[in-house]
Amino acid sequence: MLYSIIDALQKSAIHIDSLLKKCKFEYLDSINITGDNQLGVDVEANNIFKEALLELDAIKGICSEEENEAIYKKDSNGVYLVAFDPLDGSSIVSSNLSVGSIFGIYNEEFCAKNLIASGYIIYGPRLEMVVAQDSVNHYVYSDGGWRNIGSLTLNDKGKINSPGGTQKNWSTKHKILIESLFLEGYRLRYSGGMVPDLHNLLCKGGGLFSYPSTSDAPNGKLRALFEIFPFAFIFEKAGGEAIGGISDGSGLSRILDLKIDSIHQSLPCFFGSKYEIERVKLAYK
Ligand code: FDP
Repeated sequence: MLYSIIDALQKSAIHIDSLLKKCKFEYLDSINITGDNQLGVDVEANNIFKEALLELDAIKGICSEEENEAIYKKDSNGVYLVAFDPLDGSSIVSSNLSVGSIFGIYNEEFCAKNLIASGYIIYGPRLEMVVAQDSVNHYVYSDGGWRNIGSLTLNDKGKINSPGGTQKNWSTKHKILIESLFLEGYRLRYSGGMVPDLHNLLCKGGGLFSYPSTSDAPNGKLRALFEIFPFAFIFEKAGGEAIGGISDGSGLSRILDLKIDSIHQSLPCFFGSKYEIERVKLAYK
């Protein structure tokens, strides 16, 4: 049953990849619920995933970053729910940087503890897909088929620092953390696309990606259901960690233990190898 969902996502990926190759990347007059201006290709990618998933018997419902509400199928015997960001990184698509789609597959309820698989598609020089279940499998699309090229695992310590958000709006403790990693020899890698930036960490064996609470956005920018939970699941299955938390003073905790109040809620978040996440915990203590 799960196989039919992965298959539908793979077919959608091929379709979206070909759209991106010929698209003009024009903004529409519409904005989505989060307040982002929508590109024509955001809406098209959303429709592709929506149609492909809703026709599957295994599906109970879906939830998209581009839709206001979750959509539940009437009279469905399906148990699986899929939450997805159909096209992440719209602000860099016009400069021809890599962008992606992110998905999480849930059993019965959209809550982090019910995640059973997650993954992403990366539209770059190659079309690739990463799917995490018990392990994290890396697929590449070539010659009309998807080929598994191995699993992704993180070392206990990496070399890359990918700090998101506007620096002038960072807290002092966050500035100190990021600067201390650079002083330790970490190198800056940040494209502004969550999928390529986190894929880079996963392919290079580790490091830190952060999108903190900032003075202008106390709950960060990235969305729990569509972006953060899927990557938290992937990072844990790859041997790393993911922590975050609502900016209510309760501190940072394991992302997959967090509960959200609304499907479009954002959270400050940190993804990395064990060493870097320990550094975050110390810095934020
Ligand atoms: P975008 O606004 O282009 O959609 O999802 C939001 C996101 O991209 C992520 O892909 C990316 O990691 C982040 O925003 C980048 O935000 P900053 O430019 O504020 O660093």
